[in-house]
Amino acid sequence: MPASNSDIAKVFDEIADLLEILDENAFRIRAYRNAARLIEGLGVSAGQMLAKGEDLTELPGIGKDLAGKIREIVETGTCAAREELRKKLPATITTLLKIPGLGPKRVQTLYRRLDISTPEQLYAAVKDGKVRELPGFGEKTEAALLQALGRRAPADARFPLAVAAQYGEPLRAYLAKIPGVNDAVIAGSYRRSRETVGDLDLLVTAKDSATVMDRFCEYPHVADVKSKGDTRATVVLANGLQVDLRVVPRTSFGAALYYFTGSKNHNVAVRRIAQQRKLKINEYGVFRGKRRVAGETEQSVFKAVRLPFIAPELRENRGELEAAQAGTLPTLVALDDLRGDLNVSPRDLEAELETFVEAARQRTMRYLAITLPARHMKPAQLQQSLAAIDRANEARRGLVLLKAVAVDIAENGELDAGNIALDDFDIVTGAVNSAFDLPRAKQTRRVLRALEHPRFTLFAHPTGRLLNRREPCDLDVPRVIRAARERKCFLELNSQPERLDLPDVYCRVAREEGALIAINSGAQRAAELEHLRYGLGQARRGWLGAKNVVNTRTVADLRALLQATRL
Ligand code: DGT
Ligand code: CA
Ligand code: CA
Repeated sequence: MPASNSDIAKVFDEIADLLEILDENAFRIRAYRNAARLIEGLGVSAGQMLAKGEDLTELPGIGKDLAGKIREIVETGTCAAREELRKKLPATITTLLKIPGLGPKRVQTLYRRLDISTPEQLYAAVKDGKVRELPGFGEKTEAALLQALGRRAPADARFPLAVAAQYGEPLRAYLAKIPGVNDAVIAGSYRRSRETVGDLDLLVTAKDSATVMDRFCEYPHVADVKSKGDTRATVVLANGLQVDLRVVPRTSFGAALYYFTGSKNHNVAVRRIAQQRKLKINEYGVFRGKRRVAGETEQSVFKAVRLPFIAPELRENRGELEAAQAGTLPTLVALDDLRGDLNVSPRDLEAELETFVEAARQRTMRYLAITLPARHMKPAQLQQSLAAIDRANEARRGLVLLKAVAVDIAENGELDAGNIALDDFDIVTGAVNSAFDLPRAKQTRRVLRALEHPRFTLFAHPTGRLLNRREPCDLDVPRVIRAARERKCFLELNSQPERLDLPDVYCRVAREEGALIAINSGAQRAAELEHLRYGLGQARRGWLGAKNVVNTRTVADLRALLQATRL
């Protein structure tokens, strides 16, 4: 295959990029760029022109040198000049130029000083705080880069659960509609509600697996079919998400669902328990010798190995099997248990309050705490918002609106409330919104000090992490949890898909310590109340029951608990 016009243009663009990073002559660089655009826009193939013996130097801007290079690329598929440049710089370095905020100068600095030549290396360096120290960079540039790189998602990034849902649920529905399909479920880490998933594991029962395989691979968002067999296939969607599909007969559905829900560690431990009972358990069923004793439903599998049903969120081999055998599994909090949300902040309060009220009522909620970013509001604006909440409460239709105020926790642990009267609010929501990278002792002292404030109520998104974008603060979370418990304050489990903060392992600590968690949506738009399901997933993974969650309480009980937070 002779090189196409776009192949030629790519080579010229790469040469221009490399020359730019090397800070070479601007005219030379422009000549390559112009040539790339010209060749790209030619109505005929440069290769055919050459084959017909046409003289390329007659094209505008193409001299002998460039014409020779075009011939070289057409004939050999490569170009010695580019290879020479690649010896000076790694080939991947040009990908850095595509990142918003990075020009040739900065790319050169990154390479010279930190040996960075890929977006992944850059991401790691930014996260290590090395980039801000470079000449020509700073904290602002660093933040912009982090954002740009977050959108790109580094190659090894896992997908946030909500993103996986956005792509997985329509695919599941598509499979469920194929004639002959009975069940179509997403198993794996998705079903266990892990905060991120590596890939999706779809499980389908159908008589005719061949049709399912074909339709799966034809799904419009499939970018690449990695493998396709009789009953299993793996594809990659256009956004990079990998999806495994397994088709099983109906009689094995329960066993397969159990197996592919995992986790692997849980499965291994269950298999050991089954062995003690002289049973064999795999994705086809539970067997005693050659005889199959269970497998059609998940329940039948549990029953066969004499265990109570264990919720998928608990299946991590973190003590759930011991608890199951001892009969001490927790009754996990459910979506219906949530009677309210202690942190919603409509962007335009007066315009959107009604929409929020309606959405909350549809979810049979009893209260909503409207959180005002008071420090960013003028006093008149603030009074107006408080009055709007009062009016909505007078109209009273089974939903109580509480007043909350968001305050930043300053680096010294003071509440940065300006001249706001905190007594005007039912809830004071404190959060770390700056200086995320303080050393552990300082960060912990900062938060503990904030908790001492006599009006402090709720510690919002405690670790400050943003999935794939910002690491959690270095904070002694168990200590903060104990302090919150003693102070009778609440810790938030923020359900925003990129936060899911407090993380599951700390929810478990909160449960053991007896601290109360508020599962909040953090919604800025009413539709975002939907996000509560992701927060709920984390809570369940952290073994929380309704009694551990403050917003499962009645309004009266909540008011009493709020009163108790006041010193
Ligand atoms: P992920 O995709 O990294 O978020 O995590 P999972 O748990 O979805 O893992 P994945 O997709 O590799 O496999 C899905 C399930 O299949 C896994 O949770 C348990 C089961 N599984 C996979 N490989 C093995 C294995 O070697 N042994 C056992 N017992 N189960 C396995
Ligand atoms: Ca998976
Ligand atoms: Ca998988």
